[in-house]
Amino acid sequence: MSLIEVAVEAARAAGAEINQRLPQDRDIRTKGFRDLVTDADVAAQDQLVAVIKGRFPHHGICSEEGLQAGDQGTVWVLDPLDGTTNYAHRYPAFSVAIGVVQDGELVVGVVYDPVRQQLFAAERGAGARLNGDTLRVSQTQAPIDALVALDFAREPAARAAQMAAMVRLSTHISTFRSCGSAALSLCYVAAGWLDAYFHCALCPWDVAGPAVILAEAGGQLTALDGAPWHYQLPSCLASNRVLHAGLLDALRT
Ligand code: 2AM
Ligand code: CA
Repeated sequence: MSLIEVAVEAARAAGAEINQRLPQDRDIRTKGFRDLVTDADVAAQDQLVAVIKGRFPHHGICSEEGLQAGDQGTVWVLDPLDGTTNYAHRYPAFSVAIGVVQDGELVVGVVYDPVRQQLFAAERGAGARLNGDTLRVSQTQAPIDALVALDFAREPAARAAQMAAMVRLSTHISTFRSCGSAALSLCYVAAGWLDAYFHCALCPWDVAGPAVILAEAGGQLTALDGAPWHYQLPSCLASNRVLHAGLLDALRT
């Protein structure tokens, strides 16, 4: 099986686990300031690891619930449940996010929304798909027409800086959305349902997989200050590419 086939199998297994637990009593713990973890995060991670290790026992795995790997060879970068706060509230917007890094380069991305059964998948150089259909970013030309999403940093100083950026942007764009899963939002930019997305405090597993999907759908990613993007950077601005320079200008005004 190829990397992307295994990633899809793993994402579906984790998604089924999450769906099955959603209506049940849940175990919700706080692992940091404003940062939750549930039984579903851990169970979904177990599903991902079982599928990946079953097929590729020698690959590294870096995953949000405590799994670390070096940068050498092939490394799977996993968010078993992106949008844990939503999941804990039963707000139906969360996803499983999988990125595969080979010798430092992102080569495969899969994001699965188990509620809507939407599977976003991309292989570097081979395009991006949603349930098999080709994905393309929006054609929105002007910032004033842009539907821009964001999620909110947890740490007070980062949140205040982000709110200031939001205020600067507010006069230049159409309006804002916030769904609570960075991975899903980035896929929505890839699908053309959103024109842009930004965040200032993400983790590698939130963006590694979605970044491949966005790039293959024609989108652009930079840091929030316009610097070159890397999946280990905390900030990101994702767009349909056409809007990117205008949004960066608006963020600076
Ligand atoms: P999580 O649900 O897996 O923790 C919400 O802001 C979105 O950003 C979620 O996708 C959340 O992922 C992610 N996120 C990661 N780090 C964050 C942080 N420090 N503050 C806020 N959100 C964070
Ligand atoms: Ca998570």
